[in-house]
Amino acid sequence: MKLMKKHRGRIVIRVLLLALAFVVTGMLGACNLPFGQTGSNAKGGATVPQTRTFKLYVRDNWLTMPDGKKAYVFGYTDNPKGPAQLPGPTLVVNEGDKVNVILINDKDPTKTQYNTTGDGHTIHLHGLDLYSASDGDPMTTPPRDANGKVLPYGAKGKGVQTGSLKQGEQFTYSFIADHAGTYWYHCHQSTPEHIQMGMYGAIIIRPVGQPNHAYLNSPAFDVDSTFVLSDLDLPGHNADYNTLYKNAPDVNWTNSKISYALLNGKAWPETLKDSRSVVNAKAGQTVLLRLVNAGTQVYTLSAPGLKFQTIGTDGRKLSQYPISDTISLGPAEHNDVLVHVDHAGTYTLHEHIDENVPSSVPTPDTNLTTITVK
Ligand SMILES: [Cu+2]
Repeated sequence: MKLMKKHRGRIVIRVLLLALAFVVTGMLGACNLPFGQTGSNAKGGATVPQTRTFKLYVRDNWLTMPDGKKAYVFGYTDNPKGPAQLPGPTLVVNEGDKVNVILINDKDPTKTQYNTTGDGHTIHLHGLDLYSASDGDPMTTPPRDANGKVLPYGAKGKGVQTGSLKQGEQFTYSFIADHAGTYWYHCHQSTPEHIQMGMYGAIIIRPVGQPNHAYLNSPAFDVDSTFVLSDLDLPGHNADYNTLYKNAPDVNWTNSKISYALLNGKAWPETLKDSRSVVNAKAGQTVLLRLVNAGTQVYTLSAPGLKFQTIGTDGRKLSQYPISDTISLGPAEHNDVLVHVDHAGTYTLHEHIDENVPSSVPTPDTNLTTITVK
């Protein structure tokens, strides 16, 4: 009996704590402060919105390209002890979730003896439906006090209110994920340089209660693949390293030329070794390709033998779903495309604009990856 009483007492305390938590989180929502600090990547099909919090750091890395050449990059990672990830971590949430993305600039790779303040960084949440206070444009965020100190999301800043997050600063971007679809994020400081150097990643918002749909009541899929497309200017990357670490002149990014086309941060044929970038399906299934173009050129994709059905563009479901042999994706576009695979075989996804996949690297037929159907 004593045990039962004790147990009942604990339940009462837990219920009271839960009620208090609801009141506090409600108040936080009302005064536009960041939401609670729980959650991580969402699984599909949830029906109750949650709070999801992601922490991103900025690090650098040296990539080894398929021809053995090395490329200096910097970008986001969710592991403060690891190198930059290319692309940055994919952030997966459900429609209705409250999302906090915390950028912690604790070890800015652009802060060197020749660039003593560092460039600073932001997270621009591209294509999402946001208050400008979470936009990640250094013209609008973060708010700062009269001394330039970063204030929390939603605070009314005084004095200097602009500028990216410098070494030692952090900021929480908060938003409600109110439209399903595929989106992306990137740095908005020295944008052409910082995106080219690797500061980008995908954001996926899943519809409520429909784990196999990209949008509420859009056609269902069986296989879900996120393809972040980009490109890499090798001389530019290594000249940028020399600017930062050897006091070389600034890089003129308007002269940028593509050395490698990248799919999820890798060039063909390395893409075939990355489980994120190869598609395996069974005949009769439907594959969802969540396409993001984080690169500088238009991608014109085809996979001979297969057709594409575009169901959503830039985070909005289409009213009709057009079918095509090629998909064109301009810089910064983010579209959801279904591929209905009826026949067994290995299909090659490739790029139709030759100069986007230079012949100077071992990239036969401008290939990106394969879709294998059994
Ligand atoms: Cu940056």
